Amino acid sequence: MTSSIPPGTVDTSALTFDELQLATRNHGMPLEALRYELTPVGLHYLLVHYDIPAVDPATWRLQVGGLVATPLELSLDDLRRHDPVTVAVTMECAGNGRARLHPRPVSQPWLYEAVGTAEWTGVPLTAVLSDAGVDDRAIEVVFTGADRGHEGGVEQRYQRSLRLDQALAEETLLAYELNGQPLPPQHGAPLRLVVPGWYGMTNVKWLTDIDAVDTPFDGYQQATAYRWRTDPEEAGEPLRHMAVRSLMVPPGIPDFLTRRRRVTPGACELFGRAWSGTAPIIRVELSVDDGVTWHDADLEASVGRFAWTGWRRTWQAEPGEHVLCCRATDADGRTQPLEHPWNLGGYAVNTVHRVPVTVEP
Ligand SMILES: Nc1nc2c(c(=O)[nH]1)N[C@H]1C(S)=C(S)[C@@H](COP(=O)(O)O)O[C@H]1N2
Ligand SMILES: [Mo]
Repeated sequence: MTSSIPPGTVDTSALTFDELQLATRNHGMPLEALRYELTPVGLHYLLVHYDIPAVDPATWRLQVGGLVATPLELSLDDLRRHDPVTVAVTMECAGNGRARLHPRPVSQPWLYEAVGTAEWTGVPLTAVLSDAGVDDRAIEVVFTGADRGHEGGVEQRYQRSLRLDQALAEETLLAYELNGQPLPPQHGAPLRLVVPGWYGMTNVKWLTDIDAVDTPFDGYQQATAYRWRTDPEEAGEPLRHMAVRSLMVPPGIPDFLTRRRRVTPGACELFGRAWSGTAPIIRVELSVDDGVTWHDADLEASVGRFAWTGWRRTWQAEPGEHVLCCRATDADGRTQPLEHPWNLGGYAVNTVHRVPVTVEP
């Protein structure tokens, strides 16, 4: 083998069969659905590593154990006895944008669309942990899903952990409803973890076990996957909060095959949404000349501090070829790059959204 491309990547623009298999099971949010402040359930993006597990909500129980004073076994009715809390949360897959990297990491080939915003209803995780009484020796909490598979040479249940202080954040939820309806099978029924502001992988679906532990969890999804690294030998930095990002509803009408946009000349209302996992959005800029000049868009109020912010600006479209771009900045001063630094997993790609448009009468 003389290939110099990193393991797990491909040096081709053609999709591999493995990527196609993932792409037909999982789906993104069509960008025109940015119109909805809350993404209708079937339009929210979906990512399932293995299979959707068969779980009977009537016999399902949540086990809360490990280093706790009182191990708990809770039914859905037990959880519903706590005062419910509802939080609007923008969730994005850490791999969103990966398919545009070169060489391309072979995994779910997202372009721009692995995002959605939903109202999640459930019990604050802190309430359940306080009922169990977490031991002083505990430093992390491990969350286990019912789904099982083989990945990176390891057979596993889908598992992730949070440091105790992260788990105790008041907004962290054990959610049993999505947009006012019981969780559908694909989004984690009957119960999932929701950690507002963090990338998607944190939000463990089909939860069966919560364990307080006194050593850092080193399972595959924590120690191997979801780390920013450019060399397979590096330990890498764990992915946590979502980077600042904005997207636009592509204007005009698409070509069926290429999806290239056609717009008629004159006033064209451009609309989109922006979010960041760490700070409020304070600015969205729009360019109609592929990033040469930028103009501020008007911002709308967001439905909550963990939900995206709408933006709009009118463009006087003139005949010809144009590349529209949007770029968000958050209150921490973070903004979106024009070019994205490459990484092995294809994570946290928050490059500006570029939409080529043909304007013709
Ligand atoms: N148990 C389990 N939880 C999981 C996953 C999974 O495969 N199994 N996928 C994770 C990833 S990578 C993402 S991006 C989100 C996707 O959530 P959604 O499908 O509800 O949008 O769920 C996360 N939680
Ligand atoms: Mo993800």
